[in-house]
Amino acid sequence: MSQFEEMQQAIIDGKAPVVKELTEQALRDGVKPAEFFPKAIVPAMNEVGRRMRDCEFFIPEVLIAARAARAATDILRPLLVGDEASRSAGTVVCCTVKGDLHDIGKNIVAMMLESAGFRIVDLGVDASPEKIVQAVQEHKANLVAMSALLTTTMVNMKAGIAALASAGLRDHVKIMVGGAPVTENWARSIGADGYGKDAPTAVDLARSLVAN
Ligand code: B1M
Repeated sequence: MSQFEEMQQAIIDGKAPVVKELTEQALRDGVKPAEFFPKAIVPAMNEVGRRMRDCEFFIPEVLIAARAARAATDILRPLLVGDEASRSAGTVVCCTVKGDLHDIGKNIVAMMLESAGFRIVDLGVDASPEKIVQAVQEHKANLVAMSALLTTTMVNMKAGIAALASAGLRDHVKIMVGGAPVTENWARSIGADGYGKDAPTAVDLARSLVAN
């Protein structure tokens, strides 16, 4: 079994200490921090999702797997982000929308944006439209990045955009959306400026949105 396959299995099995050990070992072996996401963390969580959908896993197993994935991301985060002074690409208000508690993908996107030179204002999960508006005003953000993992909460992206428009901020910020159920069509239909399929795409998109 390769290092990444071992790590995927440890995440699926919810073995946080093993994930921590494997991450540290792989880093010592010269694996680049960004490689862990496409090769271990994302495929492992996709398998967890499949098992949840097929009723092989229930919430406790999923939570334990998410905690194990976090054992890796906690180590990788400081290695991915640059120092404050080098963050000049723009300020991004980042969140998972109201009613939605999924934050693994959002955290990966935030980490990748941070490592690409963006300053991140992370509102966490369950972020209301009002909280988004307040953060954009307070931090003079030029980008809003909203994530949703539930089909039932996608509509709260639309509410976030409407709240920004009501507050007179729509022309001052670019808005990008993403998350497993989100599509390019959905993004267009709610008036977002762009859709990111995964974290690397989100970084490219953020760069192009702030450049235009
Ligand atoms: Co939930 N859950 N969950 N869950 N969960 C899903 C989303 C689900 C698809 C599982 C399934 O049925 N197969 C399903 C949704 C079905 C639907 O809406 N149609 C579901 C459900 C039903 C639920 C509950 C309702 C279950 C219940 O209580 N009965 C409940 C809802 C709670 C709530 O939010 N209010 C619930 C709870 C949970 C846990 C708390 C147990 C846990 C979350 C822990 C946490 O996040 N801290 C959890 C998990 C872990 C999942 C799955 C298994 C994995 C999600 C994940 O972390 N994926 C998920 C199944 C799945 O998606 N395959 C599932 C890995 C992550 C790296 O991918 O988040 O897609 P993702 O992010 C990607 C891209 O989408 C993109 O980049 C990331 C990196 O590549 N991306 C962006 C994400 N945001 C972006 C933003 C961007 C750009 C790109 O720009 C702004």
